[in-house]
Amino acid sequence: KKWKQLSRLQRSVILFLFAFLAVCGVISYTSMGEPWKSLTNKSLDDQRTEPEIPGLKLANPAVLPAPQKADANLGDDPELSPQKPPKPPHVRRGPSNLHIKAPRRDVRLKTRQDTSRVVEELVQADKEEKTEKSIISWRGAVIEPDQNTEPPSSKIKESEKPSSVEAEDQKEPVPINERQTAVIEAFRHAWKGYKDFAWGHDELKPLSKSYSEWFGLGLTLIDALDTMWILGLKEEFEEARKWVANSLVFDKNVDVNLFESTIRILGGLLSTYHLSGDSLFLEKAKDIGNRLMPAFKTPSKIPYSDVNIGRGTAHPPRWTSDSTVAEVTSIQLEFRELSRLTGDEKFQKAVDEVMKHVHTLSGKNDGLVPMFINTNSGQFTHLGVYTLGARADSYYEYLLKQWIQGGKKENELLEDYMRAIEGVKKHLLQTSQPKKLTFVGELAHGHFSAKMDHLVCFLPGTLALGAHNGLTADHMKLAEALIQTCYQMYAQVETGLSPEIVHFNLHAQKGHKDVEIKPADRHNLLRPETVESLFYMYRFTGDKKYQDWGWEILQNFNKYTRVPTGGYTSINNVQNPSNPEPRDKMESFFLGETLKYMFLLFSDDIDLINLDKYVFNTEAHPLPIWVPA
Ligand code: DMJ
Repeated sequence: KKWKQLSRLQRSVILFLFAFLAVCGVISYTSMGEPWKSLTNKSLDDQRTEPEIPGLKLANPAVLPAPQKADANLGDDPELSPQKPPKPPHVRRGPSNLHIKAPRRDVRLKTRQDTSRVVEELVQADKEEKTEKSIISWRGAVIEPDQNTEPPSSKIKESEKPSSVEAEDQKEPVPINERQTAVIEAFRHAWKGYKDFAWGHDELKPLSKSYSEWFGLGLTLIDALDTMWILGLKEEFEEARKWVANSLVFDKNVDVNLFESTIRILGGLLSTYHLSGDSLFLEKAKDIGNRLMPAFKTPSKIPYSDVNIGRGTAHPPRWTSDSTVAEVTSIQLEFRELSRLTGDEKFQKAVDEVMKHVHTLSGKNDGLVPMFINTNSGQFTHLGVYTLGARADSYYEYLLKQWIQGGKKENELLEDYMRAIEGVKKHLLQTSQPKKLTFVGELAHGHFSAKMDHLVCFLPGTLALGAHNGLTADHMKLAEALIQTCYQMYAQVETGLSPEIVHFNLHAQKGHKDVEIKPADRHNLLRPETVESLFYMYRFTGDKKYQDWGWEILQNFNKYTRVPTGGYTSINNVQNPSNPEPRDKMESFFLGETLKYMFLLFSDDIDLINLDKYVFNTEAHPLPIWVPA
């Protein structure tokens, strides 16, 4: 009745309004439906899909992602820029008992009803991931799950998170045996001397109860950081960490040797960062790394030997414009790793350039290099003298170790290494009398000298490491012969400690041993090379004789070099057991290398610095091996 009473105009308006509302209803239904569909079937699924990085295995890889190639043409794509590398999938690192688990991201959302369950799972997974990211384990390794995945600043924040250990990821710790306990005791004794009389200084002078300064950077303390970590000396480590945090300052008007500060300070900080996951050490590593860079500003790009880390200037030694070949070719592991961690390619670029240049140089003798290189011309100087000892030694070591670090892809390094070992066999190997010991002598302008530095005893370990990494078994045979010789350099001497240099007898003479020692060479500086090689030989063969030889050496260090009030000292005369003539100096490498290798030699736990995951720099600081191809 009322409808009929309305005018035509009023009826039209009402009908129009109904029609309008009906259309709006349809539209709003449709626009609600699509987002649901996309949320359930696409968006969340996508969020859970792992980004794919070609060549990176998810399943428990032993190693870390390789850095961007310094010279790679990355264009302008920010995703590919070395400063901001792409985020790889979560990978496991460190000893298998301490692996970090990958976050659970495989859940698929099927229906709307699943939504809340899945959201809960995601929140839970995120929580777990955060916990996992901050795992720090004592005396193993870990750990910075996101290394090389974020720009430096956010990476630092990540590793500053508080740490915790996930119980289910731990396997039973391998108990420490008696010999390892003896190493810990020796370390504590050495540390006591350093702490009481030389705290924060470079080296302990244990007899005069004072210290000596080389760079004024707490060299012994930094060199010893990762040893304390590996030996499980938590209190000592924490105390030393405080010193690094509060007192280690690189902004100093001081000249440092590029090589020594790289292998001891940069190497020590980088490895401690890897073992502890503590970003303090990475920050300090970046600081010293940047301050060392002026050394590369030379006409030839072959670095100067010395850098003033406060002023940012560099120079060669006063008497020459030459640098030592071993020094300029044994800083690569450290600077390459610094590039990988920071995303800043300049470090790697500088040291790679040196290696590429040396690769092409003439003046080699079947892969053997002279001892000096000129920073102006870039050419070798003092041609014709070849040794595996001082000034050339770690060139050979770092050829192999860089190849391993980079995932065995850099063929030039391997070529140079293989050629050099052939050169050693051809020109430098000889056999002594009467025991027929195989030794590595020297060649000077075509004349062979039966002289061998203790430093050469790094070689058996390096050869064994190469053989372990797939190089010819022949290298292992040579390693076995040479480590026997290095042991005899201790065993044939009155104190049971090796001199700095020996001369081998090439001809049998009545009453003569294989090893002759000149008065100027009979000192012992507590050097590590033989113990280092014993460690590799034991790891790869399991032959207990290597442990026994190391044990003898430790006992002789205790007998002739231990200072009752704390510390160990170098000695002047290994041939006089009644007076070995203490020199009043404990070198930083005694704590950084010698005692560390002793501890590892006596261990049966191959995960205590697993050699498929870490490569030691020439100062015994373990750095991670990058992801293989
Ligand atoms: C250490 O600084 C390093 O091992 C270097 O390669 C050689 N010299 C000492 C130890 O002898």
